[in-house]
Amino acid sequence: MKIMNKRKGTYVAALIAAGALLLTACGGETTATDEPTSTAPAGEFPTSGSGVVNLYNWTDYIDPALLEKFTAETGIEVILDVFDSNETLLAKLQSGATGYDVIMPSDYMVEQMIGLGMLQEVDVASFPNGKYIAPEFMDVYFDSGRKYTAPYMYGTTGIACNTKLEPDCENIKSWKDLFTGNYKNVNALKDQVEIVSAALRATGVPAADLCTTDTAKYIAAEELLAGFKPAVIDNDGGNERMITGQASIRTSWNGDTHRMKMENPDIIFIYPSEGLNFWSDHMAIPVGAPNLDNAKIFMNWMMDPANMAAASNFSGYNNAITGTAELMADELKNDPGVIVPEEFKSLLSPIPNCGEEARELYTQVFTTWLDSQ
Ligand code: N2P
Repeated sequence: MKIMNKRKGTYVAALIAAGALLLTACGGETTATDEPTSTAPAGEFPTSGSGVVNLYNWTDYIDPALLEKFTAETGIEVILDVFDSNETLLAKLQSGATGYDVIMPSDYMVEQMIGLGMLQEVDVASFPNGKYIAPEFMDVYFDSGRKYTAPYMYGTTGIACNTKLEPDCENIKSWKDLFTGNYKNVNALKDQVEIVSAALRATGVPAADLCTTDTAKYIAAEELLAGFKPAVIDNDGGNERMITGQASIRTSWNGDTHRMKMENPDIIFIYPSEGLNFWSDHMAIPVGAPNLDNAKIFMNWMMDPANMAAASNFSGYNNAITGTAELMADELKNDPGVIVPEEFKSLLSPIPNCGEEARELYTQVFTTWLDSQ
């Protein structure tokens, strides 16, 4: 199997140069429902309808009030189900789950899903609000020309640390410091791409080589991780534990860290010196979606700058829709964990988009680590 290593430096560079803000186990089954009826004349893009849209999203990633606003404006009810990682999302769909109309994979998972024939090509760029997609997010490697996906949030993954509870926060400058520091009350993300890529970086693998198939590199990462014993490894619930002080350090997405900081100002976001992953999440329609029109209406509605800005203000992340910056909360725009300071910009590289062979190595290292806890 040939390794597809498609990290695109220009994708991150364009965002940064443009001064852009840098920017859980599955719930119950959804049920597909009423046949939606669009009110638009033939040939026009519908902006309202009836029935439901079944949204499968990351946990705590969209404001329930925004979903209510969508229903009030379009007549379509949203049924929300949540997942905790790209791998959970993929496994759920591959296990035969149907009934979802809109899903939210990250960039590298979009490419995998398109390759597997799992997404519907609906020419998102041609939607009325497709014009708001930021130019640097239009010809992305995973969906050039936006045939399948509409952008949602983007962000990065580093370390959240509570300076009051952990006096050593200022000395945690790298992934290696975290993994070897034997810190107490540490939590970690349950995300194999994030954890294993951080361990590879910490053992000296450069960003350009994070999809290596050299097993020796993975053995070194595994050995490093063997000493890293977080008290909790999960993707949901970590914000609350950091806010309340139950946890004092966490590997963390920057937007979630922003939300922690709003509640607990002792928390800081650390940019690890070996580098960190830049990722973006996207709305897509799975093949077989029962409410196709409603899915398109939802994606189009979300690309309205006012709605996307509201999504950013809730989630703590920046987004790839133009015209949202002026509608975003000042505390978000002024957060150095969200707007990447100049000195840290070169540390960001796209989250690794590895081929099957490297993905299997990631899975092996990750499960070995989980099993050893
Ligand atoms: C959910 C944020 C998830 C974003 N709290 C990770 N891509």
